Amino acid sequence: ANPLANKNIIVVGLGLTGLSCVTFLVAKGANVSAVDTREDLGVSVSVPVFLGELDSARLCVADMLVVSPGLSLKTPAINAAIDAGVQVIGDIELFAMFNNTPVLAVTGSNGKSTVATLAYEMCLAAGKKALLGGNIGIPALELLEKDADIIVLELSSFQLETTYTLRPHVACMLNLSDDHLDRHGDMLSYQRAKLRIYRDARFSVCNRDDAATWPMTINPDVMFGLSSSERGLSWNKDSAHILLDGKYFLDSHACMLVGEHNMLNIQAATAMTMLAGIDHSAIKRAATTFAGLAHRCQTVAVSNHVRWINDSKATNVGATIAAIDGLAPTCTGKLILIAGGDGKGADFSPLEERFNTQVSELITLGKDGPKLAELKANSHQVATLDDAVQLAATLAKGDATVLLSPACASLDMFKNYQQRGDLFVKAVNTLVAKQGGQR
Ligand code: UMA
Ligand code: ADP
Repeated sequence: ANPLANKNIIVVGLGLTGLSCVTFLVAKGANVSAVDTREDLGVSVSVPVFLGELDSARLCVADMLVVSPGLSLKTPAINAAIDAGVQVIGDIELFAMFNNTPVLAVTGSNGKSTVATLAYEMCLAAGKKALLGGNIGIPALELLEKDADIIVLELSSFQLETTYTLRPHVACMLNLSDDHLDRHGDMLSYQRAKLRIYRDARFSVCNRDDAATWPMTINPDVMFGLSSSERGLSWNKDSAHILLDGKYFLDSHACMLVGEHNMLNIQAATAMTMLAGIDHSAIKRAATTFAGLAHRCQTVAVSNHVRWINDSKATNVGATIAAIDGLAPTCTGKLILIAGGDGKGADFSPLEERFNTQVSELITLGKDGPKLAELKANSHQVATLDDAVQLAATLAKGDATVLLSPACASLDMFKNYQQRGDLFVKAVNTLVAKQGGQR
């Protein structure tokens, strides 16, 4: 039975997600229209579209709303529709209604894309037909019609908020730190949204050292963490080995990913794929050959004894802390940090101690640059990323590492974190070329 046929369904928001929902719902024979709060979308859509302020009268008479992750359920018109008894779901719930392939689902404040991609690579290494999508950028609905043994989904708190029946084969929440508080209001509701990943999961994986990731109503099947344990995955700092049930599993020196946060990411992807029946040799092969994703602590140039690192994807405080803690021990000279952007209402104070013990120079920019600058004496405020790179080059006398790790979203100055990272790389390459291309 097709529960969508002839239903009056409104797609709310027409970004990547909304467009994928329109295509899918039309194919399922629903009576589809769409709304978006923006005045101009710049794309044409095959169904009736209503732009501008959301009209609650329109939303309240629909059979169902499919709301995009970029829009809050607290938006008055959406809230009114919920109160009026309209079914409100997101694209992941639509996916769940029609999916029959086992899903490995991962969420968390940081590391989602890395873990999702690594788990996907582990499945591929075992010869499985695997697909990867969700918050990582490929709408889940685009994966539905494809032939697959396994689907890996990266899920955000916004997506989980509107998901009810995903029933993942394996669910994993990696960690919880301050993010998106402008949308969720407080940490508890942000955490609750993320914990929804465990609903009806066949197996669950969580972080032994972060109780906020523990499922509320079920016992986790595998835990991972940096703490020592005879059960699950753990980390021996002295030998730099990843352990499984207290025994040697993998030597981190054989892996291309670096930093303790990435040892957690490898553990999480290992736990998820093990529970999906992927054999250990394939897991280890993928863990050693995976080089990481662009814009995540990526070395872009080494010139004049200065190492330039692009961590533009660090869009919250927790990610920047992981980058500083991971890199500082490897720095022989100064650590120069470029940070700032839209802080999304986060509390920056956990950065203060790092700024004053591990960061030699702080260069800030963007909307919340001034707030960050207050945390360290003699920090430098600049107007553009180009200025930041120029200034960093001047400050970096002798050995230095220059790290772009903003602790903020990019949207106040850039289209997205990729554009911010790309412009940083371009500015660095221009500078390095001027210096004579010594790499
Ligand atoms: N918007 C409006 N009015 C609308 C609808 C959207 O102003 O009516 C704005 C939103 O505020 C947002 C932008 O448009 O700034 C895009 O929102 P969207 O919901 O239309 O987003 P999509 O293009 O569908 O992309 C979404 C995810 N975006 C968000 O959750 C904001 C993408 O994650 C995801 O890759 C994509 O679906 C496919 O699943 C991006 C993201 O930033 C990378 N995610 C957040 C994060 O990772 O921290 C959660
Ligand atoms: P997400 O998809 O959750 O945003 P990514 O894998 O893209 O996560 O990594 C984003 C940033 O978060 C990285 O640049 C890194 O600095 C930081 N990070 C990655 N993994 C972890 C982790 N397990 N714990 C804390 N920070 C992490």
